[in-house]
Amino acid sequence: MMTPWFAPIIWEGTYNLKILNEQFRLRNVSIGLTVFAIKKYMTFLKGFLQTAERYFMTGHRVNYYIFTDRVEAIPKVKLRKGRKIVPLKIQNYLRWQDISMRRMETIRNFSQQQFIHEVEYLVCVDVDMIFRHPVGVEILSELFGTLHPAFYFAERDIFTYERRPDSQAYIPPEEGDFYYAGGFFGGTVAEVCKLTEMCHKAIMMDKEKNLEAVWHDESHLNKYFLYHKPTKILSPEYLWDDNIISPKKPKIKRFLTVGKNHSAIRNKRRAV
Ligand code: 4GW
Ligand code: MN
Repeated sequence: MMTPWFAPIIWEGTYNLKILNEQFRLRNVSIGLTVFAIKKYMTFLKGFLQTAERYFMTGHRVNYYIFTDRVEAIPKVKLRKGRKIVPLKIQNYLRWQDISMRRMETIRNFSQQQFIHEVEYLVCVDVDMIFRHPVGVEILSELFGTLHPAFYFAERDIFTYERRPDSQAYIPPEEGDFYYAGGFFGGTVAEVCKLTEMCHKAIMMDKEKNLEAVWHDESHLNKYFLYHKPTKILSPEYLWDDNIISPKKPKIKRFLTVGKNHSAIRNKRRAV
């Protein structure tokens, strides 16, 4: 429940949401949820937004920052008071690896120009997901990451860190605290700005050498968190995948991947 650097690991039953909600309401805190819906991934957005309205940061101010190549295709979802959709048009990339990795650059750019003036915290997530239980202010902190559901019970030697020393994402075998998921991280806008800036630069340095880290932006995120320790860590309750064969399952699955193992959407698979 606590890392060796005294960051809490957030599991159901470890916090009192009533107290936390009061604290964050007094600060009138506002939260930006960034999500990318490029090309076919637009199909995930409706379920994502509808379930976020029900479960994400209920009672707080929320901006949904939706990055897409087709602003006009953003579904009309009825929002509660204090919440709004902010469509942000971005270019498309041909390779899906670039769509995924360029998220770092995009979040960096918009953090500096826009988000810093509009919200206090950023939560950056995948779109091929739905909320099924509450995700609230208990996750908020300077800098937070999420334990990857396939590795939270695993030993370090099977973590899928980048292992080629030439890559900026390289992590030596005797280092590494956790294996963090690329699909859920965040913090204050200033911290997310630093994170995305560093990850983007690392991705570009690799690109110059014709290298691409084994798990793309996720590999760079893991490298960043090794040397910039998160101040809070989210348990896999916050990013669960029912396809994962796990010896232990969390009591509550708050945010779940939507099945997409059909070639209509894609066919990448992680071997675990
Ligand atoms: C393979 O054909 C593709 S397409 C893999 C990712 C693709 C993709 C990803 C896309 O076409 N459009 C898009 O908006 N994305 C965004 O990148 C979307 O927000 C998605 O959640 C995120 C990461 O991709 P992913 O969810 O497929 O990655 P994993 O399998 O690691 O969850
Ligand atoms: Mn995903």
